[in-house]
Amino acid sequence: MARTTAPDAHNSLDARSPVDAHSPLDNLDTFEAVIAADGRIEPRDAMPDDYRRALVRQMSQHANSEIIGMQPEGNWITRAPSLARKAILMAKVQDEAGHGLYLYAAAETLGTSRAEMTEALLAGKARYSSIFNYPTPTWADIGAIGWLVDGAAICNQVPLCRASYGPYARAMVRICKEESFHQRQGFEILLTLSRGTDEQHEMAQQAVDRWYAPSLMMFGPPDADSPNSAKSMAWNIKRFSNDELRQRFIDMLVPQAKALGLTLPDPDLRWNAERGHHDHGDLDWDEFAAVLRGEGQCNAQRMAHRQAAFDEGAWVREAATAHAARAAQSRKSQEAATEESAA
Ligand code: FAQ
Repeated sequence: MARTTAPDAHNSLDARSPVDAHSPLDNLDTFEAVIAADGRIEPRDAMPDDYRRALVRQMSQHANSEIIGMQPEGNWITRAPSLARKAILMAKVQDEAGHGLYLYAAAETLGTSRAEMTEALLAGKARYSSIFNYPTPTWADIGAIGWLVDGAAICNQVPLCRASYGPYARAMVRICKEESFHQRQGFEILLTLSRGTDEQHEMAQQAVDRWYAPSLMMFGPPDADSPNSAKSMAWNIKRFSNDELRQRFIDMLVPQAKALGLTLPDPDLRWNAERGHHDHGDLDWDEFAAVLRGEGQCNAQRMAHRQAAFDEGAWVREAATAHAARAAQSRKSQEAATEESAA
């Protein structure tokens, strides 16, 4: 029997799919039927091992990216140019931590623990987004990250609110709302700089020059070199290809750059009326491959920092585990006492 999710469930993180009221799918034929009917798969449902693996790969990489992504901006919290800018940046960086946690929690419903996912990251067996291996030498880079990196993240992630795996899709709804605020704050930083002194305008332009191409690479390799896309799209995890989303993003940026009074650093960028899209130049895919091999400007620094934070947090994890064990024990004793007095 095919089942679909009520429209509301796409709009509320807490809304439960009506399928939760039914018994879980118990075989792979029903899984295929639900996917064919564009329905939602929930944690207790039968699902192919490859589907489970594909989700854990993508969701854990996404979670890793949110956590590592705190570093380039965290670099500017102590140096933000005003108290208001500092408060906004702190809130944004905290949001990224929250996104990482929603995503690890959603991925855990597939049977892989957060500890395993973190171990895989630290051992270099799991990825995080290429974009976070670039440095943030000026305050304008914080504006460029908000406008371009969060902008690319929104473009990529809005379709993920309709991903077939319920916990991922529901987590993405809240994440996308917060990313929209992030993009606006970045745009506003760049607008202020662009309309400021000549030096400030130039600082904004240089930051855009640095972040533009790397932000386009966030969407992944060209479709012809994207080994995971076909299956992910057949399973309704990804809804659009890497190149389709990249094109959508470029089309969105052109009028925004005009409003900012800044230039996008691509001499081949021009409107193509026949296609109804902007043509654009090639990206440096050798640079992308080098970043993925760990040879980007900041790969070593990002991983060293992540490892140090993990090591320094050991006592917090131990304390939380001990507290949870004690709370479970005391719940058990209370339940036993209640049962005894009822008997
Ligand atoms: N970086 O076959 P495909 C954010 C890998 S969150 C590194 O096309 P797929 C918020 C890919 O894993 C940013 N690796 O792969 C924020 C695969 O290798 P594998 C993160 C990349 O999965 C803002 C290989 O290349 N967002 O920014 C990248 O179908 C500001 C072949 O690629 C997400 O993770 C890359 N850019 O498509 C936070 C969104 N691209 O795993 C802080 C969810 C590709 O086989 C501050 N993820 N690779 O060894 C996705 O939508 C997809 O996973 C793609 C890649 C589109 C990233």
